[in-house]
Amino acid sequence: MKKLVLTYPNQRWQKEDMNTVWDLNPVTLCLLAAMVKDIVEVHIIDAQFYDMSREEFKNRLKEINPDYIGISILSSEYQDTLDTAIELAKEVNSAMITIAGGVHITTKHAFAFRNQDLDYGVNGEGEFVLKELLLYLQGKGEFPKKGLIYRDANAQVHVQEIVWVEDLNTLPWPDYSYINFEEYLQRGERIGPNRPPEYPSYSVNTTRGCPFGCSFCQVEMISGKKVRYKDPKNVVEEILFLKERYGIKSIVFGDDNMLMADGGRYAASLFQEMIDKEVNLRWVGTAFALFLLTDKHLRLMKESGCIGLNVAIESGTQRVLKQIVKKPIKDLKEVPNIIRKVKEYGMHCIANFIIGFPGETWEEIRETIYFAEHCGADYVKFFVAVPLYGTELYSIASMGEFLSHNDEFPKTDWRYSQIKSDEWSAQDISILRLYEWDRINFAPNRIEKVASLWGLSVEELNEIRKKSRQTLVF
Ligand code: B12
Repeated sequence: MKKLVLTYPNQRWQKEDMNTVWDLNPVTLCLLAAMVKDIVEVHIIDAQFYDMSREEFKNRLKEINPDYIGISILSSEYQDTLDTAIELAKEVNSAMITIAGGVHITTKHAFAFRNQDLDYGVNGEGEFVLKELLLYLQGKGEFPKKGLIYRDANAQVHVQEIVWVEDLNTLPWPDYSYINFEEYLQRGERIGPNRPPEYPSYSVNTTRGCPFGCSFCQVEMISGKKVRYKDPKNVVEEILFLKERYGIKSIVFGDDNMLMADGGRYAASLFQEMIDKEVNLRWVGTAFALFLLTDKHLRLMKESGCIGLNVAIESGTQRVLKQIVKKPIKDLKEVPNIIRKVKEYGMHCIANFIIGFPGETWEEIRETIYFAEHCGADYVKFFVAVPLYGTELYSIASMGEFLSHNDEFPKTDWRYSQIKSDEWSAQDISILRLYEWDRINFAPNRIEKVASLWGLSVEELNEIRKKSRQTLVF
């Protein structure tokens, strides 16, 4: 059998930064492994999780000596990491076929393919395309017709139509036997207020796609407008399997926003299924749309084990929400009432805000900060507006001369603004973000509650605040 290595290369090869280098959930690699294990011998090298050096990575590749390497790149910031992985693979064996996938490849394929040693890329969701491609490469199938990025004999790059998996229930469960899964379950993706309630813990995604099209978000571009979702029975069976086989004690729902699936009915039936099947695990949700939460959801959430939610509000001014963000929060005045309800059900509520949009005034930014402080959330997160490639925000920022630099592609770092206006500079926004985050969340009457949300002592939290100040450099 031919051999395939699936890998997350180590982003620290490019930069060591506590704020942007996260442990990546192994679900993607284990899912792809499950799809192709019948047609190739699969190996997984998670260089990111094990913080492997280039040498260690190369040695591991030498030991396995694969025919194909499949490289996953989640974030577009990490092109250099992709380039390094390809270089090391070709050093081991120049005939090794390189295949890359992930958000970066889907959104910026032209950029990724400047690397002449990248042989194939996947445009969109890779489960079926990878299988077709591997069959084709082994002379056992047709050349894929959709979802592939490839070079022709004249080295011309071709990009086929994007693919999305129509029915998520046709996918197998990820096969975790290729990794030391127990080790992953002991570490969350990173520390912070969204940390799992208890370890071992696992992050579960139940839906793909989003119809709302907020101007800053790439999800529509990578997963489409149509929301697809796994059958609640399938999700709960998988959770119960993880509980029995690996002893997980809590779950993080990492969905973009599961409330939008089937007009909110999907989430309700998932929570009901969790109650009926007595899952009995505590859970947190990292992205729930506040404007879709009903009393029924809140009751079922609580009953099914939810201890806290992260909600995205984005702006504290109706004009910015409507005209710039394009998020369907119709009446901001309702937001504090909904947050109060979440807390009345005994769950904590963390709220996300974005500042520094093109066309936003300094007063409007101030209003958002005031709103965040007084909306009743237990903790508020501020991000600077990041013009992700291909989004409406990117077009507005680049066409309107709002970009503060001439780099070809903006970075995805949420701490450093890259946008400017007549009233404020990119630096103003980055500084304001950091100090307002610090002022609001760590005020004397809040700090202890916030420390308990992070699962840290006040002293440990103060260290993180200090590091955050020290790492903000221009
Ligand atoms: C969960 C999540 C996270 C989690 C974990 C992600 C993970 N998989 O490990 C965490 C919290 C770590 C995270 C962090 C970040 N994230 Co995030 N995240 C997501 C989210 C909500 C889901 C991703 C996911 O797991 N999808 C399910 C899996 C199965 O899909 P997938 O990994 O994309 O893989 C499929 C295809 O891409 C492809 N594929 C992927 N790899 C490969 C490899 C091969 C060989 C092949 C053939 C195919 C293939 O096939 C897979 C199966 O269909 C997405 C939004 C979304 N809907 O995608 C945002 C998203 C990917 N994140 C985003 C961002 C900005 C970030 C951060 C940069 C945030 C920050 N500023 O710090 C960091 C970057 C982390 C890093 N250092 O790389 C942006 C991406 C923007 C960009 N262009 O980079 C997104 C799109 C959200 C958005 N609103 O726009 N994220």
